[in-house]
Amino acid sequence: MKKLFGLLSMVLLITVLAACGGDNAESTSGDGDESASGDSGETKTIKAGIGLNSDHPQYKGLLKFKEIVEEETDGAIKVETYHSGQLGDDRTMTEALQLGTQEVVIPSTAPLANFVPEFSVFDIPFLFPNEQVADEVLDGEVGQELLGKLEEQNLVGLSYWENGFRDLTNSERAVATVDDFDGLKIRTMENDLHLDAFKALGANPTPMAFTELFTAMQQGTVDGQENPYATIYLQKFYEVQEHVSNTHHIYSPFVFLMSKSFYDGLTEEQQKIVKDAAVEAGEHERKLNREANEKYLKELQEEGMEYTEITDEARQEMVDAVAPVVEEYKSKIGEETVDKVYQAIEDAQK
Ligand code: TK8
Repeated sequence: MKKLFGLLSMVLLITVLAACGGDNAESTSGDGDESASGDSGETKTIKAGIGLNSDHPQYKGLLKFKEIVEEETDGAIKVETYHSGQLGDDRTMTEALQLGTQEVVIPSTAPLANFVPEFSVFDIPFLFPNEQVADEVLDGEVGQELLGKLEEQNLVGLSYWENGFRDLTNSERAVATVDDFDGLKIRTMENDLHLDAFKALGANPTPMAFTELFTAMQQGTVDGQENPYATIYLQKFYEVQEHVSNTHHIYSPFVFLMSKSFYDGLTEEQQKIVKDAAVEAGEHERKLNREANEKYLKELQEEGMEYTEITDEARQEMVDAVAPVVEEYKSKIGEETVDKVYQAIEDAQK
């Protein structure tokens, strides 16, 4: 026993000495360091996860965020990046942020509506006429107000990125009109408004996490799905899907989310750095994504997909078919939010 005590105190002594030595070493080399690393000098690590793969602009944007943050904090904040749902799907990663076991995720707004119902306003089909209007609304007052609502959920919304306008693919038939949706087994995001909108179009929708989608299409559990061209192409959905139509039924934003407990633990200067980086990297991501969405419809056809164009009349029929669902959801989303967003869209087009 005595021996053991001796050993223990020895270990203790060594540890204390080592710690002191370490401190000294740090204070000499880190002296006068007024940078964003904060006074403690400890390195903080951001584990950042996304659902899309490393070819997607979403990942390129995340790498940009990493580059800016690591540079501007002189390495005091490190960013580890994970793509392809390696850390989970949008919902489970968002929950990990709430628990404080993950620091960043960039989910679609649709699953986020399960945390803050007002986000479902962006799930109203045919809401935004184009990306420029979407930018103005999201980066404007009402968009920022919505980000603020995330705080009650222990989340901090730093900026909007984008997936873009969603288009339908399936392995059954060319879809040109509402009638063509009849009975199609469509995977939707985990969002009630999406589910009900696709039911109203006559489809047979199933909500599912993005991480399970490819296999579900491959095995025929679902006939189709909807995502922007860049996502369809870069995730290689053309390998398991035959038809694509430019339904453009929803504009899908992403939200750059940070865990609130992590954000609160940053110095004010670091908070500003991560916020600005999320905005700047988001601008980069939107630009790359728009280029990608323009370019990949052609490539999808080259990969053998059959493209069907939706006429204006056919699209209007779709708008009419989902109108009752939109009416029903206004109160669930919150009338005030819906009105503000409609108003902001109008203002952006003046
Ligand atoms: C990726 C998702 C995806 C979304 C979906 O995590 O689930 O279909 O479009 O991009 O956010």
